[in-house]
Amino acid sequence: MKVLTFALLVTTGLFAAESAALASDNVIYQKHCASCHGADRLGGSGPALLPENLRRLRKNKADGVIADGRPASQMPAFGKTLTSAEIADLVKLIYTPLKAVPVWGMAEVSASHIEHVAMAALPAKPPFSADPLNLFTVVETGDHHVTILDGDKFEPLARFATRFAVHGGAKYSPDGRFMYLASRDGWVSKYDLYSLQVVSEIRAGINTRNVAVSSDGKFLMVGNTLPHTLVALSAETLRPIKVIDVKDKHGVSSRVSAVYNAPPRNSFVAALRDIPEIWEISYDPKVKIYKGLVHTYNEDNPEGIAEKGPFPVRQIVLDDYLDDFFFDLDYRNLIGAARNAKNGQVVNMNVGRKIADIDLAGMPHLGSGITWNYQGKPVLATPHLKGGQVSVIDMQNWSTVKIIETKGPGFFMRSHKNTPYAWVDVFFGPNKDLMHIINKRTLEIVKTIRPVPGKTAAHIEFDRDGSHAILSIWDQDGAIIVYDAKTLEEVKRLPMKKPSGKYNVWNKINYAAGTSH
Ligand code: DHE
Repeated sequence: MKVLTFALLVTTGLFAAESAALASDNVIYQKHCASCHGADRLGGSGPALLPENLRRLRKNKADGVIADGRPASQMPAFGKTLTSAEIADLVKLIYTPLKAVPVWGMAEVSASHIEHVAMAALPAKPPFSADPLNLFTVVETGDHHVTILDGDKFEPLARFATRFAVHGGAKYSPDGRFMYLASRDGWVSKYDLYSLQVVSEIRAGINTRNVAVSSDGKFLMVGNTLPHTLVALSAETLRPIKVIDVKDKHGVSSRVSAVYNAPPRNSFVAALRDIPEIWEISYDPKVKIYKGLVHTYNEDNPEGIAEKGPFPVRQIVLDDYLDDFFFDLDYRNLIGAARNAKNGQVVNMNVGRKIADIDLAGMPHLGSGITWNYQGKPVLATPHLKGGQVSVIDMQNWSTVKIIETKGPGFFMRSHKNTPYAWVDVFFGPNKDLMHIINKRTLEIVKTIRPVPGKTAAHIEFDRDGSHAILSIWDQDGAIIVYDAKTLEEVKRLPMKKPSGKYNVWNKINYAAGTSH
């Protein structure tokens, strides 16, 4: 019923009328595509057909998808119905940005909410014997599915279809029972890891970056690039609490680059793409923002409290745009790669300004880095997207400890406190099938493996006790491969459809230093 209401809203174009012009003029689009993808290209039962949402589909492959359809989906083949000129016209249309940012406010977000199962109807205990805190979520981007993996035996417990193009890490409730997924299309799904079913869903945006879960488990914060909003949801029901327009004091709006939870601060922190600011959004009921700084609310002296109500925003103004960042171990400093600078920058969250530059020119992917103790000091290590190097940076004085030369640019690096090794992929170029294993004590590559010649080897995640490392073979005919983390020998291989990230419940809820947060 809810899906119908939403599809009707989309297909009748009750919102975003201005942006509809281009698609509504295209007779072929309206005849063959609009019923699933929306009259305004904003999505319906099929994904949104906007350049922002189609980043994973190369433009020169799009005509093939229209002509041949998509296996394991409802996308039919139009090769016999449409001419190649008509298909080329459709490709041009779907890669053309909308003229205006679509309206997707509180009303539209609320109307998209779907409750599949009432929370009260969920069982108190899981029916399986596997350790529920050692489960893995494996995102299979090849056919838009997720596999829930028993992390003790490395056997699948469940597999289900997700929304189109889930991206970024699965997030968990602090007790590890519920898993939250965000799709590039803006859908946030809540999954019960005990009864192994999707509980509820909501479309929080038209194009979404990622979702964060508050430390108290009460709230989710969703960062969007379309429209320019941050959306706070109830973690219990997924119903929206607040839609925050992302704008600077001059009214210039911005896409959100990413939003993360900062546990000791009881806040969410967001990086913005189009304005040089970081936003800190508190969910601590005692915190208020005054003159740009966080204040603990004092009932005896409420004077000068600038912003009241839930989720007050502290806007930290920077010299340069910050596309991505990591935090240090106590969440006091944020380390990011600035877009126009040659170096990275360290922003101290307490004083709200840059305190150091770091040598981090090769723009890492968000959430790629890890930390550990090296010779008694905390270090941060991250591969570079633009070159075959891993930077190891001293987190006390922000100097570079070592640049480790690798066989090509990497996406992800992972480790665990119980292993002496850090694993880093070589995602791009002729050596994409290699994975390096670095000794965290000597900072030397001790082994390089080639699990499947010619196929990309990527993204490691460890099990709860760090005794096994799991690697993805990033291919339609792919696999996950389990390694003994001590001997570095293969233990098991499970076929999967282009598995991207894998997320261990224990490591994620404990904000383990060797994994993404
Ligand atoms: Fe990602 C995480 C942004 C391209 C696979 N990626 C993230 C996160 C962000 C992000 C903000 C953190 C989300 C979180 O966990 O909360 N990604 C971006 C980009 O800006 C970029 C470079 C361009 C874009 O298309 O948006 C990008 N990412 C990719 C890919 O091309 C990858 C390899 C394939 C894909 O699925 O799109 C990819 N991103 C991933 C994965 C994670 C991720 C597997 C989670 C890593 C983790 O261990 O947490």
